[in-house]
Amino acid sequence: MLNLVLFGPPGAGKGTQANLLINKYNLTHLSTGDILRSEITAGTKLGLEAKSLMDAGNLVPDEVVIGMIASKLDNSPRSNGFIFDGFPRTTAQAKALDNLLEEKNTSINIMLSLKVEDSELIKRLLNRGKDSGRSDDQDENIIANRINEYNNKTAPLKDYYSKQNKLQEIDGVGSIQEIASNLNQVIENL
Ligand code: B4P
Repeated sequence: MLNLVLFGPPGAGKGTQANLLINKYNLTHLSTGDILRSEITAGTKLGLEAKSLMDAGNLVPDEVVIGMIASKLDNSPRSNGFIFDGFPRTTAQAKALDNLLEEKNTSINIMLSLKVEDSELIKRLLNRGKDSGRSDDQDENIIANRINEYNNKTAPLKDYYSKQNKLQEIDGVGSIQEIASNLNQVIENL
């Protein structure tokens, strides 16, 4: 099994690159952002709770996203492996993921961490906001809060995976194809 964590600040290109990797390696894509947005669209209780947090650029509580990932893993028993996109975002989520995978006799192979400076992130997200309709992409203050949440709660996970010798940093600036080919090279060398 090949299990990848695609990591980086909001707008780093996680979702963009995940869509290329799932096809190349025939993996199951688990994006907590996408799952939460589909809960919002479906108007579920979970979606209603998550919406106000996401609209403000805050993280959704750990127990909510961990529960979502646990049930998705249970629903894909015959997968070749998973791309975790936007998950884990806190140390509690990373520990829970390690435990969930251990129960299935597998583990994370590598964390691919995309590096992009803040000014480029803000530009990309405001640009996506013009046609995505995503309320968290429309306002520079909300984007700044998302970057802040990332720096405070999520970036420390680089240490968590580095201690397991699983951190690989990749330049997230350049053409989408260029970045994809750098990611492929790391995966081929595993
Ligand atoms: P996500 O859906 O994960 O949103 P994101 O980080 O903003 O998106 P992503 O990083 O995938 O976008 P991409 O760079 O591909 O999370 C949204 C919210 O959900 C969070 O703020 C939080 O509230 C909640 N949430 C999700 N997971 C959670 C968790 N585990 N715990 C708690 N809360 C959670 O794309 C950005 C733009 O850049 C696109 O327009 C793309 O076209 C462009 N782009 C990509 N690559 C490019 C390149 N190389 N050059 C130029 N532009 C590029």
